[in-house]
Amino acid sequence: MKRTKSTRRAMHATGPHKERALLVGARARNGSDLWELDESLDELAELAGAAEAKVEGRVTQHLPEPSPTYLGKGKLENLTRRVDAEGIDTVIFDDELTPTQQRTLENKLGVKVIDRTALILDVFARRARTREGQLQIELAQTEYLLPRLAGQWSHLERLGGGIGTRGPGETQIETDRRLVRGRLGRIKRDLDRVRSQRASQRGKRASGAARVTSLVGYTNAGKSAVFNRLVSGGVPSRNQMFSTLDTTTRKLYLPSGASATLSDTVGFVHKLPPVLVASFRATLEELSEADLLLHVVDVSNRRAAEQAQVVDDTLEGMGLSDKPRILVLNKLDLVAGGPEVEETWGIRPKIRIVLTSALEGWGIRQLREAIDEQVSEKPTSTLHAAAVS
Ligand SMILES: Nc1nc2c(ncn2[C@@H]2O[C@H](COP(=O)(O)OP(=O)(O)OP(=O)(O)O)[C@@H](O)[C@H]2O)c(=O)[nH]1
Ligand SMILES: [Mg+2]
Repeated sequence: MKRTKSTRRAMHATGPHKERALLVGARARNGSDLWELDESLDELAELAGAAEAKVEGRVTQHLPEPSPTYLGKGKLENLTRRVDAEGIDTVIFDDELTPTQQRTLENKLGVKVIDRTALILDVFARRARTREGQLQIELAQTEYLLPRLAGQWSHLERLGGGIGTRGPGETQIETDRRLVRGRLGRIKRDLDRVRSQRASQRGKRASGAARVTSLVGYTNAGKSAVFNRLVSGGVPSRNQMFSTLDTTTRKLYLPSGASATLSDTVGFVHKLPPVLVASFRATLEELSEADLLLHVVDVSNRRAAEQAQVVDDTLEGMGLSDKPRILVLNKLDLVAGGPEVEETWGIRPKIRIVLTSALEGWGIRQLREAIDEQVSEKPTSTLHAAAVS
């Protein structure tokens, strides 16, 4: 079946071929995800678009409990027929699949199967510009690949050695793993080198400023736009997911005459793959050095509350829930009624709120004042104090 499809693809290939993709999402009824299945798939469609796939449709299912094949039997049969009838190239699943699930589904469907994690990794890889960004994403992709590589050969391994497992099969497993491990080692060494250069630059910068503030938020919330307003940072701000992967830091001048640094960095997303969090550890660690976090929310997004929750949960996972924070309710120009917006979001205890439109420049002065007040209250972080002394 595979050969027929690829032949058909090759014959129809005129100009750049966009992969024709179907999106698949399933949810167990007892699951704890706050996101509606459709909303999660809307976002998956955006990610697929960012990876230049052409989304031809979606398949969803609510299951009584998680299925080993992701979908129930009947739904999977339907999907298989649809893939064949519509000449689909790729099926994209809304959750991370286990290596075994992925292999089983690929055999069943006869086309490429990718999961949400692989898709996000692909988008990151397309966006990475700096050497560090490229190495971080390469590290994540290789870590993701390693267990899946083993999966490809596990039918041989399961036989537990002996007849039929010697020879080219076993050699291949070992060779592949050795190559991939070697590559992992090389990437890690290169990353260490790039990072130590950056750390020394950061040390120099830190010694000139008093406080560290950092923007955080869901991808596309307007962090870079706010950054550019506050510090004329010149960071690209585009209507796409994950425009920013690398951290940019600038000096921030405050009304009291105090100065701080402000950093713009990578955004968060629903079901952010752990492998990415791990490989972006150094970038994200900068957040733990911050004295103050500015959490930017796109209030015009209908999933704004869920997105803010993802950011809160991710920060909690990084042990940063107690960091002083300002909630920056951005894109106010796109919604009617500032007071109502403030009321809706004001239920969060002890968090200062500032309403902004980075596009129009509204609220930026108030934000600068709020930052000034917050950082003046707080003693300099110990890490930072060490860098200054
Ligand atoms: N209408 C409106 N659009 C805005 C506002 N702030 C940002 N945008 C737009 O929103 C899109 C995303 O802005 P970015 O600044 O790139 O968002 P980000 O949070 O840095 O996104 P990533 O780096 O991709 O995670 C861009 O098209 C901006 O022009 C705003 O206040 N109002
Ligand atoms: Mg950005």
